[in-house]
Amino acid sequence: MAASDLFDDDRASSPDASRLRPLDLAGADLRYAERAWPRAEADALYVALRDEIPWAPHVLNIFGREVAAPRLSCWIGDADAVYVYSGARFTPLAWTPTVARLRDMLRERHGLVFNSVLANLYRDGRDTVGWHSDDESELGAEPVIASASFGAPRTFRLRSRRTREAALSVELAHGSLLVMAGATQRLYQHALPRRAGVAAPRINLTFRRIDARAG
Ligand SMILES: O=C(O)CCC(=O)C(=O)O
Repeated sequence: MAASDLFDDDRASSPDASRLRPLDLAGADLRYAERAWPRAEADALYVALRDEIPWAPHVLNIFGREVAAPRLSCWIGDADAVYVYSGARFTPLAWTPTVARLRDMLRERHGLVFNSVLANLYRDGRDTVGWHSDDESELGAEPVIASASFGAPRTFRLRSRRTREAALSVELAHGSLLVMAGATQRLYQHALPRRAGVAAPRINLTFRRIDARAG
């Protein structure tokens, strides 16, 4: 099935939608491009990522209990970019051609350099990721994370780490790019909640820079 049969996406294209623009969130550095990849390119990228990545369930250790994550995932990167997240140790698989192409595009178009990526496949609106910050020591003091989304639009929420108050919601569109930098991880948590009525899948790639010596 072609991706365009899966996703309703009749947004008009404005040339500006491909530019990263700042989002207003106190103390944070957040930038968003609604259409970092035009519709046809985003459709093709979705299909290639869906078919190329060896998606698998991951078991997370949450407060000492082993729990299957409510999504499929895959850790990809340079051989030394080992990542520890929620008690699970991810040893990277080699770059697939499409993920490597996206990594190179981020460097060429936005000057962002990454050595790894956490790929998540949300099979439908019941798949989620809970509240967390990407603040592991191997990501450094002010991590720069580029989050590319393909497939069903989903709501990305941020809340204050200190007060737990809701801070911002961003609708992550098919072919969009969100860049989190500066103090974003220190000040805020993020989550992707369930969304009723969503039958289509979504792929999200969060590109990261791991310092292998800091883990
Ligand atoms: O799917 C998303 O947009 C968020 C993914 C995420 O929070 C993560 O991989 O840390």
